[in-house]
Amino acid sequence: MIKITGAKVIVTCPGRNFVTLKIETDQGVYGLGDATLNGRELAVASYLTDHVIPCLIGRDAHRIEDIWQFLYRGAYWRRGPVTMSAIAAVDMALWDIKGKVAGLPLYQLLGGASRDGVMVYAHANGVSIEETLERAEHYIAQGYKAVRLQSGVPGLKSTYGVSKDKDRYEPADADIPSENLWSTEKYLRSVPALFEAGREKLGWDVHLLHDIHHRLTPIEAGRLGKDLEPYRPFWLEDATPAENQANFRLIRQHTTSPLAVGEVFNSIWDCKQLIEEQLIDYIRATVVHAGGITHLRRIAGLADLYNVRTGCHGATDLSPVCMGAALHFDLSVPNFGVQEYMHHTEETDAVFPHAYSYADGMLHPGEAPGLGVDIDEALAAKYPYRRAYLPVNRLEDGSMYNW
Ligand code: EZ4
Ligand code: CO
Repeated sequence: MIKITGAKVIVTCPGRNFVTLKIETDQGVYGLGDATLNGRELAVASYLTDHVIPCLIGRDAHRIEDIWQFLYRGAYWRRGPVTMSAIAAVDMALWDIKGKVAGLPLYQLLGGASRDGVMVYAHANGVSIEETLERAEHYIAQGYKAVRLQSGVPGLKSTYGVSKDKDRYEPADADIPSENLWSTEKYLRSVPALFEAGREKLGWDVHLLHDIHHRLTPIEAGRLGKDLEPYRPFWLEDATPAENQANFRLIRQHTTSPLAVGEVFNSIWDCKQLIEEQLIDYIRATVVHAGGITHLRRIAGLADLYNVRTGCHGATDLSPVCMGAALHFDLSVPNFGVQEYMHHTEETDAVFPHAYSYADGMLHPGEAPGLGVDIDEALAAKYPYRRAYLPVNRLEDGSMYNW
């Protein structure tokens, strides 16, 4: 038995907000978990501080599954991003503790490495196609084997994934949500040209990805998938919102372009029909937003039965603690596909020293015991929380739309 003696939530903003749970034990070993929910950070912080931490004190930190079930079944109110991010933070911290006690990196406790490294994809963004492809070449020169292409849409002032800062894209940019404009017609005309130019300039030895960010109806997504087939995209991400999982049947009927979805999912129930009917090829659920290592392994197990591979979300709002956890998961799980990787700012890396490292298109979680990610609390305290929202979208006639 290793007794939980204390736990606290650390909120810090080294360039963007992060919520981190730290669990302490009677043996001096502590564990960390990411609890960041972009634009809704303090809701998870309160859920943990006011409702979860009081129930953790005195429990055996080794009983990861039992504590997971206690927080899920025992809450009566199940699922949802706030609840599942809070449970995820506890789960990550407990796996971190178990790894440290064992003296082993987490991936060893998950069955060991199934591969040498974790293939990651970078974001190439630009206002024009030329700019996007220049960024893609920059990443390919650094060894990246997979690149996501996003480009400005002619006639629209702003586009998802594209910013003025070529190196970074941080969508949670305002203390009251900014309003963007969207036109499906303009967008649908622009993407095939991007991919045609992409294959011409970048060749065929690199995986090319694209994020639709929930902007299309199923039949529109079917048409875009068909238009992109000649350029063999690695995947089309979040083609349509997935509250209605059956929507993906219609897309599937019309295209063989591989489909990825799930960065906003928080439980296996969000994926069940998509996976069982083989309506997708990659599941993007994450350690932080889908209930931790314990629950994400269950999702991956279900996915493996149906030839669905993992493709964890890895934007900058997933903290280095989550990235560490994701890499141990990715390295060990048999049906790994790809991992998204947007590098954090130097300030963020300094607050969260970590053992994971990049080489030749791959990340590796490193050999430090547990997650291999720490937090410098004194430094974290120098960056107080700043309210920051994701944008909202309107159509050109003023109607609210999906961002
Ligand atoms: O909009 O992480 O694939 N990446 C994405 C991200 C998400 C943000 C939301 O918190 O879609 O840019
Ligand atoms: Co996305």
